[in-house]
Amino acid sequence: WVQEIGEDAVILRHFAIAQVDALLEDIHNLQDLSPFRRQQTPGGFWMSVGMSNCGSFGWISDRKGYRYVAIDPVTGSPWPAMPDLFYQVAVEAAEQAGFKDFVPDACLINRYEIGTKMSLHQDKDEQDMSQPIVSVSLGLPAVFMFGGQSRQDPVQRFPLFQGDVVVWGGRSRLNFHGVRPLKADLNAPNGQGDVRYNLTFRKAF
Ligand code: MD5
Ligand code: FE
Repeated sequence: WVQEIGEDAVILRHFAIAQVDALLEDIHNLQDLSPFRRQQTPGGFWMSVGMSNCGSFGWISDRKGYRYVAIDPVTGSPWPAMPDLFYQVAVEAAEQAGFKDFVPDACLINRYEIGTKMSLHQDKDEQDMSQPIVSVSLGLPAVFMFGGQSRQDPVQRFPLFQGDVVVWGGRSRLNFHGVRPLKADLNAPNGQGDVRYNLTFRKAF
């Protein structure tokens, strides 16, 4: 079902539930080509989340800044191609949320281990802010923090479960957001492993 969480932001609960195993299999194949790595912020902090990318461009961060690049700096080769299933899920979710012509050229893959988090930030490294970002949650559940256009605005919290897809567009595109430190799921000790993956599909250029 569809849960509106803000202006032009919707959670499509269970949208990718039937594709979970195939998506996880694709992630495992991709990480052999471009491994997960922790990245440094321009300010010199190390992000706790492991990151990789697929598609024509990948998002990277280092002391020089945040940017999209075609070559993985770890391997010296292009990022792996975006798997067909990734692309299909992203485009169909965007369409369901009212974005008909979403053509993602970048997919950032975030790997959250227990205790890791993503601090409040905006996604503003993409060229065309009329294009949405589509996020697919896999593995352990997480608590998503959804703020406003200003860092000082109040933050709402939403749980995101495996198979949930979120589409951020229009008026929510530049909202502050983050992820609370990941907790082990005591109810599913062997079910979903000890990791959360999040795929974020973007049109970088
Ligand atoms: C995550 N990742 O769960 C989140 C999901 C990132 C990131 O934030 O930058 O890798 S994407 C959430 C998102 C994207 C664009 C706009 C908004 C949220 N928003 O307006 O809240 O790993
Ligand atoms: Fe973000």
